Amino acid sequence: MAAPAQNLRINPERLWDSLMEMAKIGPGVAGGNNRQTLTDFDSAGRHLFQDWCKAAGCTMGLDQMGNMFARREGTDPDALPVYVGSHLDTQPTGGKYDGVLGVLGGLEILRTMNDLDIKTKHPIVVTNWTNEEGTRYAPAMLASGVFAGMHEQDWAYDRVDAEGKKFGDELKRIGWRGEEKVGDRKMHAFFELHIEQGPILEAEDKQIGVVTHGQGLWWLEVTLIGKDAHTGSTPMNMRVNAGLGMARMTELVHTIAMDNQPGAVGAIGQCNVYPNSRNVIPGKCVFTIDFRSPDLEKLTAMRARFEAEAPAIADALGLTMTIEPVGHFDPVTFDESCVTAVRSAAERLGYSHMDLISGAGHDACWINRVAPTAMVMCPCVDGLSHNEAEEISKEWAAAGADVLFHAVIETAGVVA
Ligand code: HGY
Ligand code: MN
Ligand code: MN
Repeated sequence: MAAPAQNLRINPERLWDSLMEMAKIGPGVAGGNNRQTLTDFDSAGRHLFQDWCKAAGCTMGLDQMGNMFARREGTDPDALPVYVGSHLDTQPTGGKYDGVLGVLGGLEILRTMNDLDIKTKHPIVVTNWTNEEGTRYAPAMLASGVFAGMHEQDWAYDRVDAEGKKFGDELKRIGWRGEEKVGDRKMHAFFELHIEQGPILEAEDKQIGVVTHGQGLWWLEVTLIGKDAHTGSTPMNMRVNAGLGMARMTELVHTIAMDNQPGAVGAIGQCNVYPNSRNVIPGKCVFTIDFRSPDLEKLTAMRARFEAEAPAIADALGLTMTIEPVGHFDPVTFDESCVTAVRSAAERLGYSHMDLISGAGHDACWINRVAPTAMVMCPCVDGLSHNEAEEISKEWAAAGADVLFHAVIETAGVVA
């Protein structure tokens, strides 16, 4: 397909205004967002996105996992659409750009095509994937995982949050459970624009990340059972302290990741201590380990080493332990031709760029299993994300959306 003209660009002001408008929905307490999946704020953000898409002349599809599909017709209605999108749900202390830039960057492409009366052979569909974050309902990328056939829909519907509310019930409650069967849609290609959520692009002074791979992940939920007891009157040799077990396993997770450098990470981000009273020795701790690596062998070895060494820690403290995998995907290699479309778009547009491995997981990691897929990344300030202080520049947002624009319409085939 002919490459789009070098001077074709999106409207950076309109994109930025839309980002700021969406950021008003589900405000955090420190300038970011708390628009968690399947909350009323999530619903409000979906309504705003839907209104904007309809104003841009799109039809909106909705499947049984609440995935949204805003379609702009091509000249060939039978051609498989080019999909572009990301997610609108956020972390509880999330930023304004994680996921949102990819959804609204996709919308900005359609708005620009309308302005310039650009037609493409293939239709273009902008998507909002439900529950990418996996913070309220594990695992991350839940709905794109069902779409890609990695999770059963009934299993997804039965996932429960910290208050015991089921995913399927909450999706129905907010009114965003569609009728469309999940995964029936076939794609010509899928592109996702996302902030890097790491420090590399800014440190290397590059405007664009051409994402060639994504690292793999294991989420292991560990439950330690000890015995509640008085923190004052219980002698040290009589304690069965689940909190001490969690502390020692936290150190083990860190050691395992450090022993697998370069290219491995490990942490415990979520933990619950019971009864969580300041003068009760914790009788129960539940926490989730997050291991990641672009190297499948290392990723597998990290999980295996934890499962081999954690029992000795539990036994030494008299704790019983269970380990339940609650999230996993192998390292990802994105589609060569889609990656090339991204790289040549950056070159044509004159943006500095470098190949990059995504440290974070994304819906594209699952969609890559059912359609040719690639990602575009832009820097974020200090590489900070999953923090309300997450920040990008208007120029970085525009550069990322310009590259996405060119890659998408080149793949969709501009009709003169
Ligand atoms: O966990 C992740 O990598 C993504 O932000 N959900
Ligand atoms: Mn994201
Ligand atoms: Mn995220």
